[in-house]
Amino acid sequence: MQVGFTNDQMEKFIRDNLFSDEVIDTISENMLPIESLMAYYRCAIMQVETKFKVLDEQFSLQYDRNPIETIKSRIKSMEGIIKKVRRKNVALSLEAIEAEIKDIAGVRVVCSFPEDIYLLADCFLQQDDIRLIEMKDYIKHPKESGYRSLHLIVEVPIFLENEKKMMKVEIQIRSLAMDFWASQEHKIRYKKNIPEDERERLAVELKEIAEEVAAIDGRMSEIRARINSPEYQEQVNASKRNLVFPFSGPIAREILDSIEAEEEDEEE
Ligand code: 0O2
Repeated sequence: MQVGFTNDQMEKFIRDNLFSDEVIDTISENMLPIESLMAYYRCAIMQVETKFKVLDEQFSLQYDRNPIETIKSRIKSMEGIIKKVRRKNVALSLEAIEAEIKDIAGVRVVCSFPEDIYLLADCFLQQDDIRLIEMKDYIKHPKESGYRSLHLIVEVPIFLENEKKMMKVEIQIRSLAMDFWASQEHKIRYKKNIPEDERERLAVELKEIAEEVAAIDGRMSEIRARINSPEYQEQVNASKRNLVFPFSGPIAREILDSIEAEEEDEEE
């Protein structure tokens, strides 16, 4: 008895059946809603990115510094979506996927300092077109792995031809140091062929490193707070005066006054 097809028969079957106009039309019809949904998520990402870029620009004008180092965005891969549908037992409809998988659109905002994270999150969430769905503070409550980041699940409006649609976006806001740890840990975690006992040792070590990185982040913030404090600025100005004018007299006084006046003008 002959079982299976020869290669030629298989190719003929595929050409005659799977490549038929009917099958192509059915695939296109079913893909269209998925492609549209993914396009809406891309639009939502653009909205969120723009809002953070505007905040960064405004801080740069007002305080002469940029709190944001980088913004990275991604749409979750089909593989990632399917795995999550399986893990969370989500019903197999686009509506259910849209409602229950909240991180199909993801925006990661990396800040220079930890305190900028909450500042940016507050400014962003104050905007009246943003709806906060969920906040997970993995900075105050780090994950078991040591992972730190502030996660916001929000809904943001996108304006289509005839309708306004609210789209969910997961925003991860973290410091440079937190981002460094997360990206290194991610690379190590997904490395294949690591024996289970070694994996456990690595997890312990990575958690220790997360604590060390958090401590360094804290020290950097302390230094920044110190050098920005009025007392520190006063000390710097005083030592400048002593260095440049170790003597007194009417001419020295006049030069010193003019420097101080210039500094005050700059501050205004
Ligand atoms: P990718 O490609 O980074 O997006 P939920 O959605 O609430 O049911 P979930 O998915 O476990 O639960 O959400 P969670 O843990 O709040 O956030 C998931 C995302 O946070 C991950 O996305 C990572 O980006 C990041 N993350 C969470 N824990 C860790 C960690 O221990 N290490 C690192 N490096 N990142 C982490 P995905 O889905 O894994 O993939």
